[in-house]
Amino acid sequence: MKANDLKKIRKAMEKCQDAKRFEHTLGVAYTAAALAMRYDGDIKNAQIAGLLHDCAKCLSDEKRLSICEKHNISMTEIERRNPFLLHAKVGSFLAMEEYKIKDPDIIHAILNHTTGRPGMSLLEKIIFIADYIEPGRKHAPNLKEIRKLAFENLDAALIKILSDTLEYLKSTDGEIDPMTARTYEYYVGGSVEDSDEE
Ligand code: DGI
Ligand code: FE
Ligand code: FE
Repeated sequence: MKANDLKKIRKAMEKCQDAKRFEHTLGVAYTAAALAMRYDGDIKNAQIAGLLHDCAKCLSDEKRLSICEKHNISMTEIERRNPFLLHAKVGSFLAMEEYKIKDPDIIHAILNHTTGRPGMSLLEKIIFIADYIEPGRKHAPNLKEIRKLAFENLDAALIKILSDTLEYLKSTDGEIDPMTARTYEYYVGGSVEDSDEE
């Protein structure tokens, strides 16, 4: 597959994802494009990362675990116990291997789209936020407010999403990945201005 070919990537996602997931994928891609317009990001990279962010979501847990084992991709204990978390890591691997994406920023945006990380790039933030606010999402609390906030203050939206996600995980006894907690602490601590990589 030719790198950076939006149409081909879209068709590939249509083939490998169920209809509902594919709708979500398209929603993330155009929401990411809109955020890139608002914040002077690269629109095409936002579309590519949006289309590919969940490319490993429709694999079974077994398949995700076996891809990691086969290719020596390291797994944390929490990822072994919650293999759905691996869809981000396996997705970034498939983006490189199968979809021939070379841009490290796109790869990182896929890799970090579920937990975030301290010091995210603009594209990483855009994908993380677009994933949460795309029009097909219906169940998260405060969605209306966060959707508006995303176009006013990107970091404030990021913090709100992280805090709502941590609340949700606590209320459902979901195991918190230390990276999700660290990302929240980093951004709420205000080290936003000088430490972020662009
Ligand atoms: O793949 P999507 O459903 O589009 O979105 P996603 O990759 O952001 O995954 C969303 C889910 O991930 C949501 O139910 C919250 C969950 N999540 C985020 N951080 C953590 C987490 N789940 C666990 N167990 N631990 C985390 O730290
Ligand atoms: Fe995801
Ligand atoms: Fe997603």
